[in-house]
Amino acid sequence: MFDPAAAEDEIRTRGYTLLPGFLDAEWLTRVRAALDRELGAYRGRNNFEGEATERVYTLVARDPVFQDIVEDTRVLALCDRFLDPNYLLTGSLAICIHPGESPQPWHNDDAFYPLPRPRPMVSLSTMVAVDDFTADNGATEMIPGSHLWSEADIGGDYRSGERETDPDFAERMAGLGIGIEMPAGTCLVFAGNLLHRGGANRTDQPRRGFSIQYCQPWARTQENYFLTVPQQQARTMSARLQALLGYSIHPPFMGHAAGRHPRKYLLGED
Ligand SMILES: O=C(O)CCC(=O)C(=O)O
Repeated sequence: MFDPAAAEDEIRTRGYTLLPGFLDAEWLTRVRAALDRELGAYRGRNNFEGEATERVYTLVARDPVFQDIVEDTRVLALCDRFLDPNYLLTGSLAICIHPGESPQPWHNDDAFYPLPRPRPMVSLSTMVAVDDFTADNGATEMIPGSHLWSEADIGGDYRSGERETDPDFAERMAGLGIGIEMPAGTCLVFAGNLLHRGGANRTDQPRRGFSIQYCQPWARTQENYFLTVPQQQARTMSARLQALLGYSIHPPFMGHAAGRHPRKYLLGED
């Protein structure tokens, strides 16, 4: 049973919460069918993406099931508690960690906003298990409480994403992370300022998951949905989803299109 107040409390104190059974059997079947279709064509381009990891971006445009998931009322209820009204979808990607992958660099998902820590989160992330996440197959690892850390607490250059340029950094983080083992269908919701990473996959099977991420309405989104979701497709989406994609105004006028509300512009209305 989803308890938004308890989930909010966990995110505020340790930086993350779990929503067991987030995907019901029908959603899980649809997600797996969509990922069976989409996965298999890419490999990561660097250590951050993971050279033995496959990422498929813009899930929201790839299958209607992801449109439904992006609008899930449980996750949006948590966004309502941490982000300002008119928050945006900033990322929707599948992450498939293949056998042999090493741990990802520690990072936080809103690290590229140059605002000094400690600070509130600029984004709220989810990671949904499509396969069971285990300690051996690459379960996401979290450093509980690190969303409250200052710049000095973190130290080093952890923002580069490419590598940990501070040689002591990995050593200092060692032993602080815990692997979040969770059955397929579970949703891990975590603060954008929480340190975490994808784990190593020491099994002979891929670990599939997907991440839907939301950000403050005044922050630049990671994905540029105006380019990757064709307008023809965006017109068929719900008004809520259109707003999450950026067809919305953050008052007084952030996001306008030639002086008009962007949704009216999209739909060709006066
Ligand atoms: O795959 C995972 O478990 C985490 C991936 C992640 O944190 C990221 O790519 O930002």
